[in-house]
Amino acid sequence: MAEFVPEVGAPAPHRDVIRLRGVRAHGHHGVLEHERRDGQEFLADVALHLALAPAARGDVLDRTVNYAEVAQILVEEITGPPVDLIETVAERAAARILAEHPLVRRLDLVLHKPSAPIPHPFTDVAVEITRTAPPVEAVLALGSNLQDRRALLERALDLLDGAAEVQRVWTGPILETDPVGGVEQGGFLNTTVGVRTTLGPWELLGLAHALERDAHRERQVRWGPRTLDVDVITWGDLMLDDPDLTLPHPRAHERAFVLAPWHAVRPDDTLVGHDGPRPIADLLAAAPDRHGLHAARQGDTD
Ligand code: PH2
Ligand code: MG
Ligand code: MG
Repeated sequence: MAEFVPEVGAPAPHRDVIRLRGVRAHGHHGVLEHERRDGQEFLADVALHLALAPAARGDVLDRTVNYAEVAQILVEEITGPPVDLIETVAERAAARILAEHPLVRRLDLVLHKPSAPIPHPFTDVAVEITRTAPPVEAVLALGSNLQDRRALLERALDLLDGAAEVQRVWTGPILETDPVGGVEQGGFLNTTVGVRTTLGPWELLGLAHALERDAHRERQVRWGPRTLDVDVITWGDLMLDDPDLTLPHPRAHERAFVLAPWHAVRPDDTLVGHDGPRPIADLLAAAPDRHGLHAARQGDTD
């Protein structure tokens, strides 16, 4: 997975494009009475900008955008309640595509009205708009229980700040935590951070893995000791059940070592879930490991 972001701090990964052209439907938009009454043909072209490598690597539709669903939105907006302007139709369609397909980071949309009432010979009239999705708020959890734990966490945070397309917006306190999960091992230092990012979820995971590689993380025992673990906890409100990435993180809701640093700086936040958002305050109050947390002393290492 790390291939998506080869180096920490490397330039933003190239964004790829899905082009869908000439989606055609009969609509009743226009200023003139006969346009409203009889309708006419409208055509839409759209360019969807998103990272396509994750889908290609696994040959997995859920890692990209189903262009049939985008065509459906375009047809619904063309055939929907009549408005005066093709500008309005284009704007509505663009807003829906971005809202319903969060993996799309930018889109270019052209809406044609080739039979518009223009009293001269012409081949086409169209509006073309470009709209960009706002950065997504994501949460990352960091942990270390080998070597100089504090230095490893602080280096990871520095590298995160240097990474393209990621801006750290809040940082939880570093806590000393008892190991969770049954493996006999030393205590952890943990923290949780909030970022705003234009990276997609697999790109953010690639960045997390790049940070772990920088710390020479060796994957030996599951849940065993590690120099650095960086987990993607949430990426916006996206819920994802993918072989490489489950969102929200499948155990975050029951782990005080993730929730406590988060709650310390964002006490009113919620965690998305299949039964709706849950306050992290409630989750923390019920987390089995909530009594195994201690403020980490400055200068604590291993
Ligand atoms: N990470 C684990 C397993 N157990 N325990 C604590 N206290 N902190 C961790 O970060 C941690 C853990 C697997 O990622
Ligand atoms: Mg982990
Ligand atoms: Mg991990």
